[in-house]
This record gives sequence, C-alpha cells and structure tokens, in this order.
Amino acid sequence: MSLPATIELEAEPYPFELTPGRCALLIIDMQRDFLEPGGFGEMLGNDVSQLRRTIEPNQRLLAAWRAARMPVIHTREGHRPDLSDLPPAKRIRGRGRTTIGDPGPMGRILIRGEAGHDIIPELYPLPGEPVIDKPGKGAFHATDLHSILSNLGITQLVVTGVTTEVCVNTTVREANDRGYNCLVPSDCVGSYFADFQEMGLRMIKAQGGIFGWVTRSETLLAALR
Ligand code: C5J
Repeated sequence: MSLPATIELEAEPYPFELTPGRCALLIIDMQRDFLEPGGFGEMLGNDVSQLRRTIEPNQRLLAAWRAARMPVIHTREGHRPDLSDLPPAKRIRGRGRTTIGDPGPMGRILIRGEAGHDIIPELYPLPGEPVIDKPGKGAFHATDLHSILSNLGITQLVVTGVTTEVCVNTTVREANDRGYNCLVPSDCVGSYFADFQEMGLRMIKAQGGIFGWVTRSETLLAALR
C-alpha cells in the first residue's frame, strides 16, 4: 500500500508535515566503539547502556523505512589509516592517554576498516544503502552527503543515532543551514549524559524549532503503517 503524499505528525514545537517521497532516514554513528561493552566509549568510562537503549527503537524505525522503500543513509565517524584527514587539534583534544589512531579494544580507535569503527550488527546497512564516512562531527563536513541527498530529491531528514549533543546536533544544524527540515525521534538518539540528552533535544526544538522538530518513534511508525 502506498503512503499519502504528506502526513501530519505530532511533534514539538508544532506538527511536522512528513513528505514520504522526499524524506530520508539518516542514522548517525551507531558504531561498535561508541555502543558496545568493551569498546572505546566504555574504555573512557562512559555508560554505554545510555546509548544501547536506542538500538531497539532504531531497529523498528529502520525496518519500517525499508518496508516503505524510503532512502536510508548511515554514517560512521572515523579517519584514514594514515591519519592524513585527522586535524592535529582533534587528535590531541582531551589530553587523553589513548587517542584516535591508537590501538584500542576493537582495533585502532576511529580508524576506517577497524572492527570498532564499523556499525553495530543490529543496524547493519543493507547493500545499496549509502554509508557516509565522515571525519568530523557533522555528516555534511567533508563528505558527499549533500550531493547524494540532492540527487535523490530529499528535502527532509529524520535524524537518529549518537550522540545527541555531538554528532546528531551538529548534523541537524548543518542540515538546517542547507535547507533541510529535520525531525528527531527522541528515543532513537542517545547521549552518555542524561542532562545533555535533554538539553540537546531542547536546543533543536527551541524558539519555534530553530533547528528542527522532535517527536517519538511510535509517532513515525504509526504514520508509516
Ligand atoms: C559522536 C562523538 N558520534 N561524541 N561522536 O557523537 O565524539
């Protein structure tokens, strides 16, 4: 059964006009090193359960998106093995003893091709779903994401993934400046820190939706049914 041309969704700060033919699901950095016990995120002392609670809602949304034959795009944060795309400022930031490119629990940290850099099996991309390898926090910086979306005729993004206040927020802001309308299902994005989760979402929907809209995945699933 085909979907209506537009569907009004309950969202904050006001309803979102979903246009299924122009909307892509953009799943940010659901990578093993951020989400899996024993990965780099946990090695830094983070509570990965705060991110892992997003896996099931993302699985349901991804399944619905695929069933509706709407575009799905995945991203991974990481760098070339020779570190030539890693700004020195990013490498030394935090003064950690272990940093990007060093050996970690699941291979070299945030290096393309290493096990920890890859997407968790629960949300693994299907052949044909673009995977954007991004060197920065935002998915548009130094990638071909904007070209891919333009070529598909996409004007709206449902943005999910981790972390809410870093790569999700940066990407939503970049998308907003490029003219996309972004909708963020709050249960499909996660932060290691409860207060950043709340504030990250509030910043998106504040001031009349200054960067976009916030909803819940159930609302999207009901619309796609
Ligand atoms: C992401 C990070 N994906 N927190 N990265 O948010 O460094």
